[in-house]
Amino acid sequence: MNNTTNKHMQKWISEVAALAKPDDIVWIDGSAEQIERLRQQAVADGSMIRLNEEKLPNCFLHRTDPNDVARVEGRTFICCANEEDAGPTNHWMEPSEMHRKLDGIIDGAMRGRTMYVIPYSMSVVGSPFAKYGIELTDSTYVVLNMVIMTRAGQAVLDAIGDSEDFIKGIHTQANLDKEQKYIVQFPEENAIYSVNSNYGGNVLQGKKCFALRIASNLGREENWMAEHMLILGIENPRGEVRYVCGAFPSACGKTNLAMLIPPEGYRKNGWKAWCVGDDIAWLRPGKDGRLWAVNPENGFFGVAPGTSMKSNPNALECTREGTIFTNVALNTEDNTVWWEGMTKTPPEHAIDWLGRPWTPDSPDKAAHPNSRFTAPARNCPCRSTEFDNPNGVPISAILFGGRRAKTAPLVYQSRDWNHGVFVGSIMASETTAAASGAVGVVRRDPMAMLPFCGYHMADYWQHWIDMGKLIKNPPKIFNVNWFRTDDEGHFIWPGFGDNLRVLEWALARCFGEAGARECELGYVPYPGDINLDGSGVDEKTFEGLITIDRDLWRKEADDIREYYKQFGDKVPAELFAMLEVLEKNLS
Ligand code: OXD
Ligand code: MN
Repeated sequence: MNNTTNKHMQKWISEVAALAKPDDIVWIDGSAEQIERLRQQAVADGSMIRLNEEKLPNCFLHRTDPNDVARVEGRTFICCANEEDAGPTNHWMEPSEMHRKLDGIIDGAMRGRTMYVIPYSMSVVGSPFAKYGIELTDSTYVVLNMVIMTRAGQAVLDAIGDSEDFIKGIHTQANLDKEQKYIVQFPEENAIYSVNSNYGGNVLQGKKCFALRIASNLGREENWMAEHMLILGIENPRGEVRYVCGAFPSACGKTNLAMLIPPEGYRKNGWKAWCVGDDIAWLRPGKDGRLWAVNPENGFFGVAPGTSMKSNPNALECTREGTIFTNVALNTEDNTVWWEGMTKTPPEHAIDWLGRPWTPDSPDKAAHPNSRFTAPARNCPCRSTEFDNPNGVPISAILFGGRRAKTAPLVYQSRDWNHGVFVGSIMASETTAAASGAVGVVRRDPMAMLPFCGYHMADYWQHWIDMGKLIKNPPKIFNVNWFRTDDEGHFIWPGFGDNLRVLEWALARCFGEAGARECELGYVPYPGDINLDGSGVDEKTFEGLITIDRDLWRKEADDIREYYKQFGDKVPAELFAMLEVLEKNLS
């Protein structure tokens, strides 16, 4: 093991190798030559298809097992010593029992295969935010994705040095037995295991496993926060860039907001939007009393279907080079890719995500609804100049949001930090026809962290409240809802780039530059406070977007009280106090 002199690392890797019994061990140094060799190997063994070298240079298509196409929340575990610490929203198993189970699966699972050692850094190597991990994997697909999504290679080993302070991760695709699939976080051991899966969200351990589940635990111990949030810089015509973070459940347009294009009128006046991150934010109080954020990732693992030159041209631009597509369709006309919603006219001939010939007359979708692109952040046309700033960016506003047809107004501002924590804790989205099951059912997803919080959800809310005490000049917290509908079920607000109108107001509020009126929920803009020029929304319609239906909100308050019950007496008293204020305001 010439790549490191780290005795802890060497011992651990030897132990894993003795159990998994790979034929070979290869260290990932992050060099272009090594990456190219692995790509060639993946093409030769059939796990990747090289795409059109002119139109999509260094891009590849991969198809997963049809039973292995998404994150599996039902098989995701937080294994801490006490079940109580994992809380009611996580699956738990006693750590030694889980270790026994995992060891049984890993025993000999890498026979005939190579074990890759991926040293990776979440955030820029050497940054005050940076945390390091090693993922041991028998999948070239994982290696080639991890080198896009993180900073990986020898520099990380050099930064770890002889320290034991790194996250130990093991992944084996084993035989993809879905009954034996486990995604396991051991927060007290700083360890992650993913077995019997080869799907991104389960096995690219830097992402949800480390940067959210393990990191939320680290943040709690070390006074920082790991959040499921985008980071966006908004540049105004004066050239000032102000930053917002935003947490949204899936299917609420997070990547679109992260890569927002200002409406034409705004562009003409000099407004610009800069993407710092589309999925995860690590936040720390700065010496200046503000909250600072980095995106710990280095790429985008985006949902492909629906991404088009109309909905998100920046995301599409990101995929033009060095991208791995997973479970999209192969456009056989020119050896490129296609998915539903990419173009109005589908290709005449394609190969679907299951590898079958496909035409527009085929009854099934060409791409899997959760098909993905893994794209390097360097390709992003609106990538912030601060993307690699090791100290991060100062956050002025935090947005929480969800998909609510009638209840939540377009935007409201919380009264203070603790009230903002309450607003985050009650976040919810209504199910859409896109997901299976009933439509319009409210699913609570506090801070969009339901599947990602690595400990008891109510302790996590307490951590938010405690953090508020450490930030002298905290961001203002807002709730947004782009999805209010009229009586015919049509969206009232245009959304997409026009969401900048709401961000302009929110950011102006943070700097004392805009008005608002107090309402039952907090503060909402007067119609004149938001620039509606060119939005197609008149002031009367806008009034409708920010009205609060007291009957609906009384039901909502009852529902919140019921929701809190499952968390028992751990729910911070501050949140109950906020619920009482809400109930009083509605009475
Ligand atoms: C994601 C998710 O893939 O939140 O980012 O599910
Ligand atoms: Mn996400």
